[in-house]
Amino acid sequence: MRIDIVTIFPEYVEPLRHALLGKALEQGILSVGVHDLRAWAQDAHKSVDDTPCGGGPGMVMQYEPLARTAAAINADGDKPLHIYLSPQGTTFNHELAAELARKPRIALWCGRYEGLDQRFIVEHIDAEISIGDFVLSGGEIAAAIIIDAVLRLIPGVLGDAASVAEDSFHHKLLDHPHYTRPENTAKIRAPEILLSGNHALIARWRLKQALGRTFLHRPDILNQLELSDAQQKLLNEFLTEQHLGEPS
Ligand code: 9D3
Repeated sequence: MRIDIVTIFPEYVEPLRHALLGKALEQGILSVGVHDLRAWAQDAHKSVDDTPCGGGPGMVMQYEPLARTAAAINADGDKPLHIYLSPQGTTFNHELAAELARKPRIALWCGRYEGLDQRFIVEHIDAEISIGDFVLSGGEIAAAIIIDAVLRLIPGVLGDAASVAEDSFHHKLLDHPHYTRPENTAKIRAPEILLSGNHALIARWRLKQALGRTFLHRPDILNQLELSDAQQKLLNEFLTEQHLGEPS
């Protein structure tokens, strides 16, 4: 996969060379191009923004430096899927990450100020993505998050265990709690079942905890799933044990 990142802060992207991205680069699974938008500015001051048409606060990133950058990217190999990171985009999630992981090349456009001139979006942008309902100062951190989530889905980047597990039921739930040695800490002993060595009972306990946590913390996820009778029974058991009654 190739990823192009367009930004006025190319140095923000450098920390990505560690961890996942570094590993993918070393393995030759990934190549990255960082494009400094200012390199395509027209004037001596390297300005890439101007005041909004119609007035109001803030600045807007100008069409011309953006269009020149897009032309340079498109001329250098196969045309990527151009993605603008913006609060107006569709919210990023696992399905979108999986879709992007299958693309041979993506370009991530990081906005600053109030965003990109709409004419550039109309002419060049294929998809607009937000990472959630909160306000960031720009798209660079959003790009880092998307790159992390996408790369770990590419076979070979993590080792394959994670991708193989992807479609099974329990991976749609929140995780169960985890414990490690020692068996006793100052006040709390690890759950007896986890110390029993009975793997069938342990798997049952973990699924019960995962169902219970998802019910309590993410009812939106649970409502999307069709629980089997056995799974419903486990969830009821969890709620009874937690003195929470049974769902109606
Ligand atoms: C304070 C400016 N806002 C006026 C109501 C609009 C605004 C413009 C630009 C808000 C945020 C931004 C910068 N945000 C991003 O570049 C961004 C973002 C985000 O803010 N939230 C969630 N996902 C993303 S992806 C890119």
